[in-house]
Amino acid sequence: MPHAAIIVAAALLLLPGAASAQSANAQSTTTQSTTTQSTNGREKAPEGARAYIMWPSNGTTISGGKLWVRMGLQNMGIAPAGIRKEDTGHHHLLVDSDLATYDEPIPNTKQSLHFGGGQTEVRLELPPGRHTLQMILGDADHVPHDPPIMSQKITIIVPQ
Ligand SMILES: [Cu+2]
Repeated sequence: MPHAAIIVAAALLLLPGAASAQSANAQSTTTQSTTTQSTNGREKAPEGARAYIMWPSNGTTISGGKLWVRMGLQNMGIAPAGIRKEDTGHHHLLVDSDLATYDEPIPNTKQSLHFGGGQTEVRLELPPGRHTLQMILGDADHVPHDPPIMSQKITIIVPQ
């Protein structure tokens, strides 16, 4: 629904709260940082930000186990890892795993993939069985935002 998305974006621009949060940030910014941090040190996510897995959808059967996962993001932008810019981040994909904490950098393992170049899709090859996929956005330092911008966890099935 492109219509609904445009209306939400316009409404956000008109929010007085958003404007005052930005000017407060500008006043407190004495260094080159252009991001807003919350008390836990994590970057604030803008209201209405949402990550979602465009494909596959929950419950999809993947014969052969090879698939492209396409990652979507609303009301935030994508920036490569290391680039500090307000309301941006890069994608991560959790494969058959969960994060132990949101307060530390997302681990870099085979079950916790980083897309630090700003990629929005990835080719996966999964063995037979049930698998879960969940996306989460990370900031320049790979730390989740506050609140964490993560997709629904979906399950896909690779037949024997
Ligand atoms: Cu990362």
